[in-house]
Amino acid sequence: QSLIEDARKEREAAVAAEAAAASSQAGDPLEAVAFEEKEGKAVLNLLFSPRATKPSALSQAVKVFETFEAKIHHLESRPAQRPRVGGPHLEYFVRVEVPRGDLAALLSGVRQVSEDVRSPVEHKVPWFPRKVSDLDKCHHLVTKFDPDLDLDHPGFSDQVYRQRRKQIAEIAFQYRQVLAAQGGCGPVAVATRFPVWSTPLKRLPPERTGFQLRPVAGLLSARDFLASLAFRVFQCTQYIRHASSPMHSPEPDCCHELLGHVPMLADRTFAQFSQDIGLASLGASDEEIEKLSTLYWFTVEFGLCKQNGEVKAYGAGLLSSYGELLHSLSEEPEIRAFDPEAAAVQPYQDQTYQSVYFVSESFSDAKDKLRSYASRIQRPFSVKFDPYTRAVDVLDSP
Ligand code: HBI
Ligand code: NLE
Ligand code: FE
Repeated sequence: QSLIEDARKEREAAVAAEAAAASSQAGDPLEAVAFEEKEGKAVLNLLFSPRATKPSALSQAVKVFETFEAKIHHLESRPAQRPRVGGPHLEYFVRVEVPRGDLAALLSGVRQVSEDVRSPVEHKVPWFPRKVSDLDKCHHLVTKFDPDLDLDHPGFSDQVYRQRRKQIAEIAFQYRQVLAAQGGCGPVAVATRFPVWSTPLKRLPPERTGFQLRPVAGLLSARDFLASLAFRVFQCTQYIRHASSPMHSPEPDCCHELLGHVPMLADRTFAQFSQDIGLASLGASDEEIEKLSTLYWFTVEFGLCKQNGEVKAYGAGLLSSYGELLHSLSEEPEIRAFDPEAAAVQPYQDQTYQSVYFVSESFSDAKDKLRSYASRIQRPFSVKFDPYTRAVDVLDSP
């Protein structure tokens, strides 16, 4: 609960900071600039272009800083980001410290000799894992289907079930990537005490693709779940659905993982495709994550595709739910041709059977379309996976 709370606070702070940075240039001299304040001093980063193009233009601006006895921590010239025809080709970046009381006057002074005075926009990129051991921090659970918290959960009134779920969850919480690296399964071996999953973890990952399974306590945030795929790690639940509802479970369980996901991850092109989706998600905005996970939902989880002229189910959520499998291939739901742009924003519900499914021309058509959608996601950097170190190299885009 507190992890989810922390993640939410972190994201809210990032959004607030971005809004402050983006506020307009007009009126109040302080409005367009962000600054840190401590012990009566203001410290700020500024970008400005001297109004005159002659070489003395910079010294005019520097004089303004001198007048206010501002301490210049750093000053550098850069190619202007918004060059004006006939205007200066360079702009200046300065980090400066000034008494808080003088800040407004200093900014007015700089504006008199310069144009386009602003705070550099910092690209707020959400934190993302850089190496496989960082996945130990990708543990933000969504508690909506927790048997302890959700009154509608089929196991809600079964104390024995809830107790067992707690023990299994504890094993997942204690799991660390380094234990997997040592080759021993550490806490995972403890899981074999339960009648759930008696094969040691390291034997289960598809040997054909190097995809690794890692135990997880329940439904993860879409961001953490997708990020793991970038490292060819599939976060895999270990508990089994409640016996009172074998045909459908709203949350993933080991039947869903083993019948639905694991066989697909043994396919080389599907494994590559899953990793590509994961890489596209790293550092993406909340909006992009939402779209990407909706697409994931309508393909990897609930996708239909044609094969030899017949409509077949390939989505893991269909393969693991006999009830929904029959429903999806019946006359009841609406079936639409798969289009990633449309599927990415299609509302869905995760309590019961879907009312809409997308059918692609073939399994590989779905993969190609989804991959091409993911490659169009814009970020101020690009990522490359290094399979030797199992780390991502992050390259700044110019
Ligand atoms: N968490 N543990 C787990 N297993 C999943 O299959 C899963 C998840 N979180 C989100 C999710 N799947 C998808 O529905 C997409 O939102 C990515
Ligand atoms: N509804 C699926 C099942 O019963 O197996 C699980 C879906 C998990 C997203
Ligand atoms: Fe799933």
